Amino acid sequence: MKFKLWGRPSSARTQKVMLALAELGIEYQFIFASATMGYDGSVAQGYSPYGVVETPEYLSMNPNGTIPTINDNGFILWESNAIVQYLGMNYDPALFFRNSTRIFSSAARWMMWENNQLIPPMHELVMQLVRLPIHERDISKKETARTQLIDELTIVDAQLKKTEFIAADVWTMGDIPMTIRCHRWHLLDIDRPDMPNLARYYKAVKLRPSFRSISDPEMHINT
Ligand SMILES: N[C@@H](CCC(=O)N[C@@H](CS)C(=O)NCC(=O)O)C(=O)O
Repeated sequence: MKFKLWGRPSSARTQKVMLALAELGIEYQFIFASATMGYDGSVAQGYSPYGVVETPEYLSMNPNGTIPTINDNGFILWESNAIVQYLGMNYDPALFFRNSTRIFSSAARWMMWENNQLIPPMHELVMQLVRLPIHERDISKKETARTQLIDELTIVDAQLKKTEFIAADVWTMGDIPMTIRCHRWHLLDIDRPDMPNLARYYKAVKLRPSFRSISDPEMHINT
């Protein structure tokens, strides 16, 4: 197989690449790799990791020892949003950003925003709700993360009142991270305020055939 993806299915950043590849209909070899999760569960729960990320071979591709990493017929790339942008530019610019610099930039902005604003509180929430052993969970940290996420998602909800999708009135690569965050948000066992535009968006993105590649709740709320 010419296209290889290293990662773990429970990693939202790996899922960005999986969703992008599903949109593009590209077949690939998936190689399990992680320092924090393994076949039985997370290292935080005492299980062994998939590994691979600490090997010299992997570090020579990705010196961070993080996931995801791709090898597309000899072209190696890490950093999930850069991978999604490369896939769009290389394989289907019309689908990923309508061949428009402005739509590309609008979508890239939301991808960076998701990385900076949504990931930290969502990561904390998943740790506090499912991944940490029960005795290590902290109710106040969980509540702080939930409240922060509500503040950030209020910004998303307001944007979705103005545009059908996150970066424009058409689906773009910017919807790849947002779909994953929106799905994870709805799967978590927490109180959620009404966000009508986000609810409308969630319904729409779930209808895309590619959604099946990341829909399994086990990929989001696993231990
Ligand atoms: N900014 C990087 C961050 C990479 C990153 O931190 N990935 C996480 C998974 S989402 C990771 O490698 N976690 C440790 C592991 O699973 O070994 C990206 O977007 O690719």
